[in-house]
Amino acid sequence: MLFNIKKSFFCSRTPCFFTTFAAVKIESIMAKYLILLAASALFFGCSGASSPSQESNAQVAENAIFDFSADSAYQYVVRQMEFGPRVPGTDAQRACADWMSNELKRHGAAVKRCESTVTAYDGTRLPCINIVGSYNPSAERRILLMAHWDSRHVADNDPDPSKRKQPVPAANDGASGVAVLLEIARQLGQKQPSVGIDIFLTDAEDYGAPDDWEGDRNEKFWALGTQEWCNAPHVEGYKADFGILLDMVGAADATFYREYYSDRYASDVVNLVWRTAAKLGYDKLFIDRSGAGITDDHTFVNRMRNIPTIDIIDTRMTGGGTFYPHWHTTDDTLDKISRETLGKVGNVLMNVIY
Ligand code: 1BN
Ligand code: ZN
Repeated sequence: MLFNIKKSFFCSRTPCFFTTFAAVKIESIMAKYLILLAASALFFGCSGASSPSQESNAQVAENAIFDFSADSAYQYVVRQMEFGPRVPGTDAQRACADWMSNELKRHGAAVKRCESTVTAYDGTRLPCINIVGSYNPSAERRILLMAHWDSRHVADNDPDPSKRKQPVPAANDGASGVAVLLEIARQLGQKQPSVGIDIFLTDAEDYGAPDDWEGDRNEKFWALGTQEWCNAPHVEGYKADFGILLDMVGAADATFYREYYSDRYASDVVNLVWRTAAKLGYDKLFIDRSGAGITDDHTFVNRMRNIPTIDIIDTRMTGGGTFYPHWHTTDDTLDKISRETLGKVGNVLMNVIY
């Protein structure tokens, strides 16, 4: 069983990254989380540990003790899409922000809504609404879970040039990650974790300079909401043990490779997540190979707040493009979203949290 696998790893050595966790009682839920963390660098190396050949992935999946609902996550995508593109400065932005805040509150989170104004690549001043829902706000050991909720203002990658000024519907590039996190919030509301969890829904991630922009194309114009938060987090001096960002986690044919900056800043966390996925039988989705380096919300959290944070993001090794094929097009619509993919990503995260 997953728990026994984790426990047997715990009996051996503890990697230094997680050493401070070792004193916690073994039978607590916290201990399960810690055991999994401790196992991250040694997953197949400890005496007495089951290996995938001793215990099938199907058995492990059966023994998962969580109830992440792929249907519910899918409905959370549907609901976001009903607002229309959630572009900063639109009515859809405000309405969706209200709904997400209420949804987190309804599921027992302490919610902080941080509103500010940010400056885009072209000088446009944009209203930015970051939302953080916290569980166990006083717990010292914390995991930061992130997803951007805004829709890109222009579909600059659309195959049809006449559509490139339209906003992106953002079913996958936005709504999918939020949907998984809201479903996790629903689960956390039913079963309080021992660790602290902060669900950070970031705004204005996707307002970077369009392809045809001839001015400054600096990466600092991406992840504007996250940079605001890094400069003034929802809690002064905020710290988490690690962070996980979800971006484009809903496509039927998704593939998640080990994103370059994630490995550079937080390889222990990448190991933990990819090995958890493998134990659940999801090794075709979470592919244990190096992928592209992507400037995303996690890049700034790593650099500006020193929180080791990874990006679970759909990148492709076939078909010519780096990303999900409908990335930044008007075809990033609900029909591209798969309950199965949402469910697998949610299950992995639940097994990391509990
Ligand atoms: C991810 C999804 N990103 C945007 N939408 C980050 C990104 C920024 C990817 C710049 C490529 C270039
Ligand atoms: Zn995007």
